[in-house]
Amino acid sequence: LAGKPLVISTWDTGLAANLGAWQVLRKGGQALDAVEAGVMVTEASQNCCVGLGGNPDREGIVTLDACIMDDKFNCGSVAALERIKHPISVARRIMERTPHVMLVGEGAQQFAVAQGFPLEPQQLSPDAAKAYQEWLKTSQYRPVINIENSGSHKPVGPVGGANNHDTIAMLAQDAQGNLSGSCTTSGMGFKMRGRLGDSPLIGSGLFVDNAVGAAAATGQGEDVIRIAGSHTVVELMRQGLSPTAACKAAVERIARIKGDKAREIQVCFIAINNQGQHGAFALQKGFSYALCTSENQQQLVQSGYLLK
Ligand code: SD4
Repeated sequence: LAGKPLVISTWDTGLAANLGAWQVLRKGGQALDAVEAGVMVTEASQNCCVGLGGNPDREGIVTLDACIMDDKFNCGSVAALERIKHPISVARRIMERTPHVMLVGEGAQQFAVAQGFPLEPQQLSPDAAKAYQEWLKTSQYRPVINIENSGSHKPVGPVGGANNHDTIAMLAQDAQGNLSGSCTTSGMGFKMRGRLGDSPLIGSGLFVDNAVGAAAATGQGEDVIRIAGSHTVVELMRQGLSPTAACKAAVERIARIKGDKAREIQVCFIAINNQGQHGAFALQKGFSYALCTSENQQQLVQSGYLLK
């Protein structure tokens, strides 16, 4: 199915990331290259909590997770990676140059260095260092809805500000009609050392089936994992649901499981189908996704949400 290229990505930081992806798509490039180039913009950005500028775990160490999936069920994932600037590119190398899907921790870093990725200094960004000092005063792990990186009851940045999200997930369809997706994160701020969320897990943080569609998640990773969220959204689209309806059904499933506790968390899904339709849905108010269908058509779309 040949179509018009299209890229969507989570939160307001997705606007700049989509432009990065668009540079690939507009030249007739592949969706896989686009979703890598796109989220690299966010990983490299100084004023964003994705990548090495993100908030650390409770021991004060930044650990990064990412995954990537193409139109042929090739996938690569890296988790608990330290001191490497572009985890998404490491995930892609794992996909393309190893017999494995996933590498974690020390072994992942060893592979990255052997592949020529520079080892960056072990140090927190000024914002993260400040946030960590503040967090140490209470040392309470209490993620704030839509401000996942704050990790305590005190928001670190302005609500809805560009620096509040520690994750970006991106989905693209190229001019040939092929789909790919990427997801990269510093994980929930002040998480336990060794904690992994949904973002590096194929099927939870991201899933692509070129014959159907692609989906990705952001928000409370533990609750996305519980229902293998992104895979669920793709399977619902396979049954005929639109991207938005599929995202909504997955969010409703999480809400049923969580009961009263649903009010304490945020989960959000984005999706595109192989017809180039896109959509999203969130548990709580405040989620938006960035949409790009041409150089001059950058747009932030407000997602629908379940809990009024
Ligand atoms: C995680 N899903 O590590 C990520 C967090 C996130 O915006 O999406 N934050 O659980």
